[in-house]
Amino acid sequence: MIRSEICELIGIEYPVFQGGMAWIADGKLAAAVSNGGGLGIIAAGNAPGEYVREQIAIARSLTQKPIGVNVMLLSPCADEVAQVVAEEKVDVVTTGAGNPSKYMEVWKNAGIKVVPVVASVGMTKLVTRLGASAVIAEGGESGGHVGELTTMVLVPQVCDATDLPVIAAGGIADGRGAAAAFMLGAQGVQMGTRFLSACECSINPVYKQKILKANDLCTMVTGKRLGHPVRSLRTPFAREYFKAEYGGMPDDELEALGTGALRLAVKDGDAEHGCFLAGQVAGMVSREQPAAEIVREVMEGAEQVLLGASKWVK
Ligand code: TUI
Repeated sequence: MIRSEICELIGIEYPVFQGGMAWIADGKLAAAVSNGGGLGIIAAGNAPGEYVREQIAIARSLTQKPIGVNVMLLSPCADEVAQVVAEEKVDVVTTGAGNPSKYMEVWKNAGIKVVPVVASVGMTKLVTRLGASAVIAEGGESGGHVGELTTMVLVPQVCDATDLPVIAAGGIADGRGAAAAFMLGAQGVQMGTRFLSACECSINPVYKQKILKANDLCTMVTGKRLGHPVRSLRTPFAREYFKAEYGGMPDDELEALGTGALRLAVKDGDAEHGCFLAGQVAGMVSREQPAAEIVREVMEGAEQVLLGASKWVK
């Protein structure tokens, strides 16, 4: 069985985090992952504090195990969500899409383990100084908001820049990816796209089917011009956005074009106007299964890869 420092730190069985996917990762999915021995994470996304409080209550009604909340730092509600997670004293807070400095003190004082997503060495050093418990090094293969560097080059550089445990994310969907992440120095993995196929993931069936049918070339990155690149499935909406972006549409109109598109995908399964966030591993996810089975299958797969690795040494 694969265990690492991160398991003891957080009190989980397997070193697997479920990514905090906005509109998608709710209390039900988070509880299913935590019950499966990983760390389930509720995504705050752009939602208000009260939504997050409700989802924490739902998760806690379904599991006794540790749970996390992901705070999306670009959200207009980030301040109130930060307050709610401190009051609720969730076990772990992960942050994404920015610099979490201003909240670190209040979260640490509430006894919360803070695990920021970092996309660079500079941010790694900063959050290490500020008392993070671990970091998530997320490469640009991931879905949603993406950084510049790939997982392959980001993870070892983040490992060299901090003594904290590093969780690798971006481009990991099975035991091979997880084993590779451990070889790069990671102590754990975070997966988002793979959990879109979980039975307990309540996205619109159209969204789920699109993931299950996707191939290797099905994702693209839009939004670079406004400074917030986002990876999603190559749908009519993504193509239209891309065209507008490079066709000179003014910034405010471009911003308006994107607003609400993720909700249309997750809730309505709107294949024309929805933004279906997904990582490059979408092509590797082809069947629906319980979240607990995903956690176990990925870790057992990694174990097999690692046990077989000595065949390379002659
Ligand atoms: O955050 C994510 N994934 C996301 S957030 C999102 S919603 C969204 N809404 C509007 C615009 C853009 C996105 C959908 N998917 N992943 C974690 C992540 N964090 N990836 C990269 C980063 C990151 C980037 C820059 C973390 C820190 C950072 O620091 C910037 C700085 O301030 O120096």
